[in-house]
Order: sequence, then C-alpha cells, then structure tokens
Amino acid sequence: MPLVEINFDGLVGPSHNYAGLSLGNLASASHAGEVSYPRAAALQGIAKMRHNLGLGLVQGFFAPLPRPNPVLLGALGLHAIDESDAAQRRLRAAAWSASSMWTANAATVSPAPDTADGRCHLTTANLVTMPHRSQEWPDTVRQLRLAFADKAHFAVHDAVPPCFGDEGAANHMRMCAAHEAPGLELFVYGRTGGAFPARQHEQASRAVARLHGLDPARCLFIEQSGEAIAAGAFHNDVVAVANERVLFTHEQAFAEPDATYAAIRAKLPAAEIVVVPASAVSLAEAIKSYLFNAQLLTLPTGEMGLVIPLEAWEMPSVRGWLEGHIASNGPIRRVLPVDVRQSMANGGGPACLRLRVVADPATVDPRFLVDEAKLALLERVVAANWPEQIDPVDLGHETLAASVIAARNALLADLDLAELA
Ligand code: SUG
Repeated sequence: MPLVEINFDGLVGPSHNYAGLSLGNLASASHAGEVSYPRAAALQGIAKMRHNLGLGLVQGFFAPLPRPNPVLLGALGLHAIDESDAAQRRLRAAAWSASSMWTANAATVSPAPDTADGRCHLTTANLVTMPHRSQEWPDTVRQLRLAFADKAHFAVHDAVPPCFGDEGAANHMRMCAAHEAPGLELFVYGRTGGAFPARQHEQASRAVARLHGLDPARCLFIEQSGEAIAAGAFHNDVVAVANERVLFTHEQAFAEPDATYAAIRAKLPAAEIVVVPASAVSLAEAIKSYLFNAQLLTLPTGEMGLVIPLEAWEMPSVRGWLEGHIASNGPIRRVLPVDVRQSMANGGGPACLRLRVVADPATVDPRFLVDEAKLALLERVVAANWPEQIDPVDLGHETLAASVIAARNALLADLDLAELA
C-alpha cells in the first residue's frame, strides 16, 4: 500500500479527571474540581475513531499510560501523601492524569518523503513545561518503539533535552502537494514573557528538524503570537491546522502573519491559506469553540473535510463562518462535528486526540490499527472496566487506584499488548 495519513487516537484512560493542572489552558482551569466521566470520555473517543474510519480513512490508536504513575510518585518521595499539604495533593493529581490521551503531544513526526534517510522519523515530546505531562515521555517512547518497530521504515528518537520544552505535533504542521510527496514542515514556537507559559521552545523545534534529517530549505520556524498564548492558545493547534496544500488559521495565530504566509507561498506556491479574520470569529471565540483544533482531512473523494468539536458547530459566529466558506466554494468542502465533550473540558479537541503519521499501514504493528471489530472490542473493554465517574477529591483512594490499574491491565490483555504492562 502507498503512504497514507494514519491518525493514531489516544484512548482516554480510566483515570480521566479534572484536576486543573494546566496553567494557560482555560478549559482545564474552568473545569477544575468537576466530576469526570472516564467511561463516557473513552466511548466518545472511540466513537470519533469509528466516525473517521467510516469516512474511509486509516485509523490507529495508542493505549493509555500507567496511572497512577508509581515512577513519578516514587521519584518525588511521595509514597505517602500528607493530605493537609495542597502541593502534595496536586503532585498526586499529576500522577493520576490521563493526559496521554492527547497524542498530538506524543511526538513530532516527519514522514519518509521529507527525511534524509527516507524513513519516517518520530521524536517523542518531553512536555517539560507541565509537571503532569513531563512524566509521559518515557512510557510514550516505549509505545512508539513498539508500534513503529520496523527500523527499515521508522526511526523513533528519545525526547530532546529538558532545557528546551517540546510539545510535539501540536506545534508542528506539514504542507505538501499530497501526503506522499515531499513536504514543507512548519515548526511553531512561543516566546516566554507573557502571563502564560510558552510551552514550545524554538531550540527544541530546531533540534527535532536536525534529528529528522530535514532539508533546511523545506523547514520554516515560525513564532506563535504572544497574543494567542495570552488568550489561551497554549498550543499552536488551538489556532491553526494544515493538511496538504491548505493552511487553515486564525489571523492572530502567528507573531508576523503576513511574513509567515509569504514565506509559505515562496516555498510552496500551490499553498492555499485560509485565514479566519477576528472580525468574523474573535480569538476568544476561536479558543473557546476550538474551531481550529480540528482534523483537516483529505477524504477518499479527494475533497477536504473538517472534523470539529460540537462546541464549534454550536457557536453562531463559527457556524456562520463555516457555512459562508462552504457556500463560497472554499477548500474545506465538508464540516463534520463530533462529540468529544469530556476531553474538551480539559482543553483537548479532535486534533489534540490524534497523532498523524504518514506511512504504509503494512509497516505499522497491526495491534495499533483499528477496524470495526477492534473498535467493538475497545468499547467492550471500556464499558466493562472504566470507572463511570471520578470526583477529584477521590484521587488517591486505594479502591479507585486498584480499579484504574485493573482497567488498563484488562485492556492490555485483551489487545495482546503485554509488553506495555
Ligand atoms: O496539555 N490538558 C492538556 C490538553 C492538551 C491538548 N493538546 C493539544 N492542544 N494538542 C494540556 O494542557 C489538563 C489536565 C487537567 O487539568 O487535569 C491537560 O493536561
């Protein structure tokens, strides 16, 4: 089979909860302390996978990481928690976080046509800015090395050194004539100094480009606008998304938008840049609705479809803009709303939940690819084992911990993924 785009969605883990851990992520902050519904959350994610599989696209998944994470708790000397200490309770919540569901932050991916050695390169993201996310990468890299074990076709790199924050594909876009053609890779970084952290360091992006053996002439390093970070765009994929020749972006996404568009057009003359003006959808509305945290997909018909969260479809300004775009024959031909509300309440839309890998599916470990039968199996395992709800005050309870651990073990057993246990 030729190279195709495969979307690997993170299965929402059984410890999914709202602990308010992500400064600068407005959804995470505003839902802090609420009761979460891990079973419903995972079923919503599986329904999204089924939706996209039904469009005729190749779909994969990654398993949740071990939580509560004994490695993090042990390294922090937190074998026992002083319940009167808020900082200790917060660190415990970090060890319980199901944040690996947002696989757009698992790694940065450069497909084979872009790299010097003709292999697909993946660099695991160190996610160092947020303590609860910084624990992910050692387990993530294990899983990536299993899924992409075929060394003739893949190279999986460890994370770049923690002095430079790297948030993976959420700050990386690839534009090309077609997925299987050489691409222009766009690395978007932030500059520190604002009210909220800039999670992606320019030097991390540059290191990834070097590790992947990219041609410097086919890379652009673009500064994210400080305004966007301050408004809650903690990752670039909250305000922009690209697919093949199309870049779909809010006008306030980049520090120097006109220079950015010109640089893209100079390197990829076929580029179509669709800019949503603030006069149509304000930055605040874009971030609240997650219009851009969408999956811009090339459908088997050759048309592009935009998988958006229901929240975006329900916002009048966003819906108005999308309807106008379709009516005026813009490059996005279909709008496909999906319900991922449980993930959205923690700041994770349809695009956060997936890692794009352009590859021949035959070169991927088939345990990580899904068909209808695999999705039905995932649903059965989730329905039988995932907690129905978690109140954040219950994090740390032994019975809850035991059920979360047992749920993941049941998944790994049923999917024949014992190596990840
Ligand atoms: O890193 N939320 C995630 C959301 C990640 C979204 N990913 C992309 N944009 N690609 C984050 O901020 C919230 C966890 C909590 O508060 O319990 C959280 O980690």
